[in-house]
Amino acid sequence: MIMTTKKILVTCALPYANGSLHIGHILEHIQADIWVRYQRMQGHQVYFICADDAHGTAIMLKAQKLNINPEKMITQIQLEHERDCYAFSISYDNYHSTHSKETHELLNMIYFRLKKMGFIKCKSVSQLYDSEKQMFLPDRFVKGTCPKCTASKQYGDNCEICGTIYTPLDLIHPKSVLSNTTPIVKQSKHLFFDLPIFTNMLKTWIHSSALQKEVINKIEEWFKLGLKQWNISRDAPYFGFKIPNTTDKYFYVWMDAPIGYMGTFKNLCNKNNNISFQDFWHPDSTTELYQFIGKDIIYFHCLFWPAILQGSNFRKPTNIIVHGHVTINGAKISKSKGTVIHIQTYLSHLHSDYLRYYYATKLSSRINDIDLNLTDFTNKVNADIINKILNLASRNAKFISQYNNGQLSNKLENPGLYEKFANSRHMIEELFNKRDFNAAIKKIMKLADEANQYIDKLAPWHIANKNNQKDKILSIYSMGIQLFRILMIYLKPVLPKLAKYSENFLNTDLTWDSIMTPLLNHRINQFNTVFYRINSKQISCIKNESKLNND
Ligand code: NOT
Ligand code: ZN
Repeated sequence: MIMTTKKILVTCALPYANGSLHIGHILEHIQADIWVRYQRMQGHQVYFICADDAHGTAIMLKAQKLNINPEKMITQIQLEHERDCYAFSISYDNYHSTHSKETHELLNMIYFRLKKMGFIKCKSVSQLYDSEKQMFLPDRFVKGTCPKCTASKQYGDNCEICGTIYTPLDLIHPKSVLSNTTPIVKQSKHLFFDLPIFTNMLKTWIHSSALQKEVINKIEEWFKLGLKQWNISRDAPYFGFKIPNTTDKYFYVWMDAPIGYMGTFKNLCNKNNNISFQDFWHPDSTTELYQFIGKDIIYFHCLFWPAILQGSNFRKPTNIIVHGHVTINGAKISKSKGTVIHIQTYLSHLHSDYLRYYYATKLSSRINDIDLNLTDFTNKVNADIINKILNLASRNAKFISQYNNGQLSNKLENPGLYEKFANSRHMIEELFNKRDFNAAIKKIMKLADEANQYIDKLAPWHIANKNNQKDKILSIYSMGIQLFRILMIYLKPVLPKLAKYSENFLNTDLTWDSIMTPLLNHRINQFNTVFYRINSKQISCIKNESKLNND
């Protein structure tokens, strides 16, 4: 089979540089990383990037509250985010920041191109202004009574009770969240991106890319409502990039955030001369661009972003891949409600591969929410990783180490079974490719059951270890190791640390190409226990950070 090597750029949404990552955030990085590792195993050339989203009012105010300058805060937080992603084996080629020279230059270039094409309009708008704090108030910094259902304490963008979408000016009795004073209405000139002009292009694009059905449905609802001009400017004080030829206007964080994808890639190209920026961003690029995001930011990525790229003569994404949100024991993750488990808390008690595994058992190409049920998590990891996979290695390795100096048999005890395991790769490949990781894992675990049943049935421990029987026993145990190896190749994108350990144990690299070739007459190393069952104490420890209910 001739395989063409694809050139692929993959991104995750950029985490805001104003707080620590929790185990809900890491879902997306894990999802993308599994897919990236799988594509790399197929021989494709993949660049995988992310960055911190470093601008906006929330970041400015958080730095003020901490009494440090925002630059210092975003630098510290970026380091923390990089450390957390690294700890979860997220294999980024570059992790950068939107507060960068590259993003700034690209942003200005794109802005001038859009302006030249007539896609930027200037309009005067009425906005709520906090006279005490002397600043215009973003939607989420105003609370008041819903104009539709009169529920109190609703944010300025939409009502959490009746779901109505409105502007802060529509709120009854608005109050500034910052000073608790009543804001005044003030006029300000703003710059708008002419999104409606791209409606037809976007309608074609959403059907030509492989967007998930649920995502297309959502976008079609927005088309029905009609696309609106998009305000890309914000008044000072603001932490961000200044709009050229203005004195007190900044680019809205959502304008420079997606350009941060390009800036981060540019930064990677600057570090590595072999990668061409043009190759990936030219409007006729034949490379592929996949962007993983959460379902709350579809509008930005599937409407604004492709329109901006089109308007400034760059390529559009090949696909935007959307996932649902994580709940823990059924509860929405919320810092204020105390239902959160941060990455560092998790990692001080549990192995990163375990959460990667659990999420993989839940992830599909759908966008429904994913519940991290801590009892189910414990049971699945213990039953699958420990009892099925690792036990398969340990129960078979002992005899080989003890009686044959680690040397595997020179023949396959059951070639038909080996072939069955190896041939399963076609289906597993398809499932990984489609990001139906849950189905891939199910298939792999079914094979793991079969491998264990095979050993149970032949029960080599019951065969007397006499001279004429040693070969027989050895070839059964070796067969167990052959099957373990295939399973670990399949699991390698999901469990990178366990795969690394298995590569040392098996004394070979786990590669997709080698699935068909068994390890005959090959020397393996001793199997030591380095991965342990999850116990209830560890679960209590991670739960301690939060006020989570039991299941
Ligand atoms: N910081 C944003 C968030 O929701 C994601 C920005 C992604 C980049 O966490 N931008 N675009 N488009
Ligand atoms: Zn309401």
